Amino acid sequence: MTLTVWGRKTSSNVQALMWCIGELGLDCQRHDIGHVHGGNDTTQFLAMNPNGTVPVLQDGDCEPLWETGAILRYLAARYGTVSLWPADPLQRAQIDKWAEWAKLNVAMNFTGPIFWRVVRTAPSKQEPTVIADALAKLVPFLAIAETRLSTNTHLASDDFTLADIQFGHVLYRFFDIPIARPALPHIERYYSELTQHPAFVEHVMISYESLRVGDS
Ligand SMILES: N[C@@H](CCC(=O)N[C@@H](CS)C(=O)NCC(=O)O)C(=O)O
Repeated sequence: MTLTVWGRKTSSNVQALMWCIGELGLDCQRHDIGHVHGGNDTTQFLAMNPNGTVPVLQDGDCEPLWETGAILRYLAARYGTVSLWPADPLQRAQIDKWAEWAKLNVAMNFTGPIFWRVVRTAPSKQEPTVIADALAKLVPFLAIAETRLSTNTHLASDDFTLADIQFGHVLYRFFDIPIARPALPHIERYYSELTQHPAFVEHVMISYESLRVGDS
């Protein structure tokens, strides 16, 4: 088995994938593709992923996979433990419910509308009210996670599951950038525990300075 990943390490989706690969203890070869590295508009890359986005994963010589959620599910089903991704369809769906929820509501409402505005937009063009509005949209979803984590150690259950990768991979940036965060003590406890995972530290808690846009 040879896993190959195409995608720059500063991509949040690549970070989720690499964190999962690290949790599973799998070897992989990663190629820096996208953003300043380019390479995602070549004929060769578009033949693997017509969207021109990262990450792309190939396991051996299989047809390349794209869409991070699909890739994570594949890896968890093929190489994961029962607690990460149970075989029972209903147990699995209970975890998938939270994984989908986290991707659609937390990651999508954070990465583009907030992280990009704060880091990937020149300060003079940031429009603080737009950031405040985006945060106001995100907070009700975080409140759902906050309530959930007041009774569960992890998002979907008391075990670490795939849902934690889909939710947790945005938390480093969420807690690191200068925004008016509300108090979220249960998410903070949970985040602090994620920082004890070596694969989280290696693949998620990394500098995003190469993405920063300044005023020229
Ligand atoms: N729905 C896709 C979205 C992929 C996506 O938008 N990836 C971003 C990075 S997070 C990308 O490729 N951006 C272009 C680039 O890096 O050049 C997924 O979940 O994999």
